[in-house]
Amino acid sequence: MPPISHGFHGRRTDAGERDRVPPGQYVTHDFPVLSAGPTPHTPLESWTFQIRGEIDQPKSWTWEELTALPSDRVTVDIHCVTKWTKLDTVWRGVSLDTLLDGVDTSAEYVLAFSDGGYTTNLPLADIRDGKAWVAYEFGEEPLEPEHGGPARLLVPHLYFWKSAKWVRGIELRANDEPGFWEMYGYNNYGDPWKEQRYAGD
Ligand SMILES: Nc1nc2c(c(=O)[nH]1)N[C@H]1C(S)=C(S)[C@@H](COP(=O)(O)O)O[C@H]1N2
Ligand SMILES: [Mo]
Repeated sequence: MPPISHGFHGRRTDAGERDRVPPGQYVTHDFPVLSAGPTPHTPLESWTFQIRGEIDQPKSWTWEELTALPSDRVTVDIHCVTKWTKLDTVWRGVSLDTLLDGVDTSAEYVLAFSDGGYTTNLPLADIRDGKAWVAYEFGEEPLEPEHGGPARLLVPHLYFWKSAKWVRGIELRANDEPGFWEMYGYNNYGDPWKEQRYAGD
């Protein structure tokens, strides 16, 4: 019998992993739930995803239409402003590039909106070019309601509050308008690598 068990030290964070953890963050293997209100339960029959605002013809997809679009399987690291980072999370969703394909707009900002009234604002450029998805699967399973199911925004390069759960669409805007947490003093942009947690960071 070896005198030392190697089983009780948790998973070691190797150097490669450490490089993927932004400043002030720690790695968790759980998936904490952070919701500012109750979990909405919109029936899929009445669910739509909309693009509205600065667009000639608003666009809308039913659940069936959205999930019939080409989707991506993405493996990404996610970073919550409350300091947890979760590495290698696996999602499936429709790229915003697919949804914005052919959309002609002068807008430079978007306000994502969700069932329950949550909103979050982002530059339009931050949801283009393979940076954002409307995600409906997590870990090969339908996305659980607590984590934003049936679908949530996934914008992994920004703090996770930008990844609106229960997302129902985006509003294309000429001017930037703070969303829910941004109004309560969170940073307007939220780059985890620059530790942009709160206004003024
Ligand atoms: N609609 C909605 N989306 C939301 C939130 C929320 O309260 N409501 N919380 C945000 C915050 S602060 C974080 S960290 C993540 C948490 O996602 P999770 O509960 O799946 O971990 O969702 C973000 N999206
Ligand atoms: Mo968060």
